[in-house]
Amino acid sequence: MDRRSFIKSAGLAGVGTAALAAPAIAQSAPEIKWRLTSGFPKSLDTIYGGAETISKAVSDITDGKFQIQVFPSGELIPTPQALDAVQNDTVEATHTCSYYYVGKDPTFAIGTAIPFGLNARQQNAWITEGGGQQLLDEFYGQYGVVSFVAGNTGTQMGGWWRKEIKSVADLSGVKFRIAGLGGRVMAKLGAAPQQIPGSDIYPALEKGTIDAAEWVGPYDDEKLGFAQVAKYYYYPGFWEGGPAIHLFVNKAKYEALPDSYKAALKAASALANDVMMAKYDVKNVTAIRSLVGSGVQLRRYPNDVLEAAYKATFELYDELAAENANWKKVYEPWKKYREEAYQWFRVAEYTFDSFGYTMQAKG
Ligand code: PYR
Repeated sequence: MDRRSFIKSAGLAGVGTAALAAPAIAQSAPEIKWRLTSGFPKSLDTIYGGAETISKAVSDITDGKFQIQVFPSGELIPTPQALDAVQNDTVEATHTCSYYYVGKDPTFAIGTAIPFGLNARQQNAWITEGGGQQLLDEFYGQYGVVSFVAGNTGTQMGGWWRKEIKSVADLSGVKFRIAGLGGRVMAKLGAAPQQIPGSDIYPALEKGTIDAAEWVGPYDDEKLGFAQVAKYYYYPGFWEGGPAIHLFVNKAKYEALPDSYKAALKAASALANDVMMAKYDVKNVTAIRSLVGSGVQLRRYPNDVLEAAYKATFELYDELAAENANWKKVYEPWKKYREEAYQWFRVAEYTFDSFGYTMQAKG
């Protein structure tokens, strides 16, 4: 074969290969457009921003082929209906708190946070490396969704009150907006828990439909304006030591994705998980100073409230374990991890933190 005919046949072979390969390449990188409903208001670049981080990263990783359009809570779907909307494939995904769905099954709370549970590091560790992901996916699978950890707020504040809470008796009859299983604990202490999506809390508190409210922490709470209508700001949010935010995806839609797009969703969620926590850890530092500077009164929940809540919490968990097989299956290994993690974290981490903070406070 001379050089010309070699080039010619190589060229032809090249055309043939390209013609054969093109459909395979198109198939492995199809153009896909999804809609995601966020559980959060658009004004919060922290928690709402998590979905935007996912959307951008997925697009970047797939050269723009896989697009996820993000909608704020309520624009397409109200937060309380978002899980059903994903299950029914009205939208492909939601970025939200699993514990908004405790009305379906209290087990949903474990994926986010349960009272006196894990801090952000521990919750993350339990889910990603401690067996939690598999347990949660078996549970979430009953609702036709798959989950990715995709954010955390860190330990939250305990809410905005118009009056001081000096003992458990002061909780009696108070209409308190609180998310997840914290509401069940507060009810055991006499309060009247209310479940309200983030964007509707301020108007409810302002109008007096509710008496008190918790959301997340200084940065978000300052943006939502709670300080204008309630001046006592309590801590800690003992029902939210380190709440994980999840990306939920319709299972059938997820399974139909090319493997590389599945990997993109996983990587993008992990990125959102890191970015959200870091944002809170920077923005809360300045927001707490600004709130206190504007006259907000910081208060620690009194010990009798914390102790009564602790007791009520573990009674509730035992009741749930006796009546709900899903709860028992996820909670028992979770509790074992919690017990062991507490033993470890109180050695180095806690000593380091508490000694440093005490010395700094002494000046
Ligand atoms: C809440 O709904 O309370 C959150 O912490 C996001």
